[in-house]
This record gives sequence, structure tokens and C-alpha cells, in this order.
Amino acid sequence: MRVPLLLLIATLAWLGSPVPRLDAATPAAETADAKAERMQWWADARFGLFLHWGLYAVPAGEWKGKRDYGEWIMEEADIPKAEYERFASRFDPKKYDPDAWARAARAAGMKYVVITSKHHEGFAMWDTQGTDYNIARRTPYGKGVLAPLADAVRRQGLHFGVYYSIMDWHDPSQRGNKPNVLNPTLIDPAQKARYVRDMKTELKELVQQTGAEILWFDGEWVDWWTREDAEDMVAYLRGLKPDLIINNRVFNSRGGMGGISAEGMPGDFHTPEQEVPAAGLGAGEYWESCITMNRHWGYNRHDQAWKSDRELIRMLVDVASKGGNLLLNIGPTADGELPAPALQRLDAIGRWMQVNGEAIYGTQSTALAQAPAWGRITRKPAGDGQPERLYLHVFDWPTDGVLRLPLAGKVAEAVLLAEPGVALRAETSGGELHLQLPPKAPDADASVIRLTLAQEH
Ligand code: H79
Repeated sequence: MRVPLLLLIATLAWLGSPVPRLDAATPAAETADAKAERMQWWADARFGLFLHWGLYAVPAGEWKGKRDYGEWIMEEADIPKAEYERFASRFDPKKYDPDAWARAARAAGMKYVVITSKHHEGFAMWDTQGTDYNIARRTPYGKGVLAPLADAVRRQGLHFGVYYSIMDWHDPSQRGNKPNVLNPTLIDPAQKARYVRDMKTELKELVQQTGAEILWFDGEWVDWWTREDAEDMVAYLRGLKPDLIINNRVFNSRGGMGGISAEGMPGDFHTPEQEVPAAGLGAGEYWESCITMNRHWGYNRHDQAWKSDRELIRMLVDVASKGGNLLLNIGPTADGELPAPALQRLDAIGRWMQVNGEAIYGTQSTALAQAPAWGRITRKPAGDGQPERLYLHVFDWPTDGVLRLPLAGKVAEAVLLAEPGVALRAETSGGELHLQLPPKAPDADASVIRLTLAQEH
């Protein structure tokens, strides 16, 4: 394959750092092409919804006058199991409307939804044989919430995945070892085999009942969860569903919140948390930044620190320009609602995606070590009878009406996605492309210019 070398931004260096690799722990190693095919829908999607819903939605972030808790409230406020269990009797999401949630995700331009099936608190949000500490047995609601969401999500044409915590603060196999609060469970060796068996029962149900296409593990850092356990789990899950996509948190290998695993670790994609990597990772590497809309993953009624529409739109653009996915989180209430400020933000992103989505979906990284000062660039390589296209996401509109871009190749067409019928004047001068722009940005958050490059001969 010929690599199109049209974008020659002199001031920017091509990314040349060593490339980490993740390999699925399958008996016969999967080829990069086979993995690319399995990952295709996910990589094209670029944008998904993360939902953190569990018993922690009942205290809604507040305990004994302190108001800064989220889904870690059991651990951080040191709530005894028996007392915590009582939240279940108050979990009755009468307003839960999975179709409304799925519609909101789709309207925002998201292509998949990942929801917590069981967080560190150990409470299962579906009717399961793995533990009786579950929504069907313990709550007035009396039934599971995951399969209905999976169905609703698919009706909107989106993909569905589940989050699952390996660490479990409720299961009798595990107990706290404070003050090391980030590794709060030790396992009773006599109970580990039983716990792992229950995990498999639960995961099998999740795959079968919800058709989950992504398994998003977490709580993997507990030191009793070994690489052998992880590889056995991956093999088990692949046996259930060969094309399942599994994150790197199936094993403790991500090093820190940056979320990047070293070469050869189990799992399909890297998981930066609350951050976007400074640059992309290179070909064949998959990653997804998971990021909250305010400060908490689980619902916190006092948390009004919402990111602005602009911040979220630019974050999505930034992630796509580096070849990653954005998994944007909302914590629903115990009543079953998505908070209004979250819905407003989904709306704003959706309006932007309506106009500019083609500059996000199915795009590739521009492999730049440094982004241009005015914004970000995504690209679609030539293919399917289409020439190469560059999408210039302009955050800072030039005050002199000229966007400058060191570009060697010829431009066949330049248009704003907001006004695709109006050709922009493009002139090359001194190895630089000069684009004549209208005086006012069509979108104050990010205006996208599509550059269709002339075919090379
Ligand atoms: O579910 C949300 C949070 O509750 C959960 N992950 C998101 C998606 C989470 N957030 N923070 N933590 C868990 C705390 C974990 C922090 C660390 Fe570690 C565990 C620091 C050290 C051990 C993992 C392993 C990260 C760095 C090394």
C-alpha cells in the first residue's frame, strides 16, 4: 500500500515514538488484520456513552454532611456492608426509560453505550444467578435494567457494552486492608475459586442476556488478580463470543491513570482515565479516553462542575485527531433520569455532530506530534473511490480571514461543512496553503473545513 504523503507540515514532526502493543490472549495469536476487522465498528465509532448506575445513586454523593462522594462512597465514607445494603430498598427508578436514554445517546452522535453492570460496591444491576445481591432480589423495582437498555440501544442502531468490576467490596471473599485504600481488598484463598466461578457465571449471563459487544473491566489492580487469571478470563470470554472487545483492565497493566499498557498485555484497547493522551499511539493501537461530564462518575446531586459544550466538543475533536475514542460519562439518578445539565450537553454535541460528524466517524489520526495552533486535523485516507480528505477543525478563527497550513499537496476542493455548497478560495504560496475564510466562524466551538486533496498521479 502506498502511503499518501500529502500532508507535509514542515514545523511538525511525524510521531516517531516506540509503539506499545496489546495482544489478545488467544491460543492462536490473532493477526493485526483480523484484529482490525474485529475492532472496525468500534474504531469507526469514535464516540460512546458511559453510564455509572448503581446503589451509590441513592445517597447521591452525600453522607453525614459530606457532599463530595460518588460511586466510591462505600469505601470513602467507610459505610458498613449492612448499612450500605439498605440503599437497595430505596432504589426504585420509576422514571427509567431506556428508550429515552438510547435516543439521547444517538442524538448526541454516540455510536455505543457502556453501562456499569456491577461496580466496586458489588451490586449487580441485572437478575443474576451469580449473587443474590442484585437489583431483582433486593430492590422494590424488582427487575434488571441492563437487557432493556441493550434492546433500546440496538433499536437506535447503536452498540452495547458492559462495565464489570473485578474488585468487589461486598463479596465475602474480599476484605479491606486500609489504609491502602486504592487496593482495598484481600482475598480469602479458600474463596477465590468460588468468586471467580461466580464472575464467570455473571459474565456469561451478561454476554448472553444483553448481547454485550464490549467488556469493560475495572478494579483490576487488586493484587490477587493475576495475569493467569486474566488470560483465563479472556479465553473464557472469547469462547463465549469470539468477536467480543475487551479493554486492557482485564489485567493490571495500565501503569497509571494514563491507561496505556505495555506490549503483550491482555486486552484489546488502552484506557486513559480522565485524560487525553498528548499524542496518538500509532497504527494498530486502539485506545479510548473515559471522561466525566462533571467531577463524578456516579450521580452526585451537588456536583455542578459541568464541562462546557465547547470543552466537550473540542475534547471529542482532540481525541479523534489522535486516533482514539471518547467514552463520555453520565451518572443517572436513582429515579432513573439522566440529569438535565447532562442532557443539555448531549444536545449541544448532537447539534455539532449533525453538521460535522463526517469529520469524526471513521477518521484517522493525523499522526502529528503537535497539533496546529488554531485547532486539530482529522483525515480520511483515499479509498472507496474517494480521494484523501483532511478535516481542519478550527477552534481559533483567524482574525485576518486567512487560515495558513503548510501543505505540499494540491487541493481539489475546500468547503466548510456548515456551508458545503460554498467553495473556499485556496492558494498555495511558498509551500503554504492559504485558505480564504468568511469573516465569522460558523461555529464558535469548532468550525470544520473539508479539504479534498487532488489525486496523485
Ligand atoms: O468507574 C470509575 C471509577 O470509579 C474507577 N474507574 C472509573 C471508570 C476508578 N477511578 N479511580 N479509581 C478507580 C481509583 C484507582 C486508582 C488506582 Fe491505579 C488504582 C491508582 C493505583 C491503583 C490503576 C492502577 C490506576 C493506576 C494503577
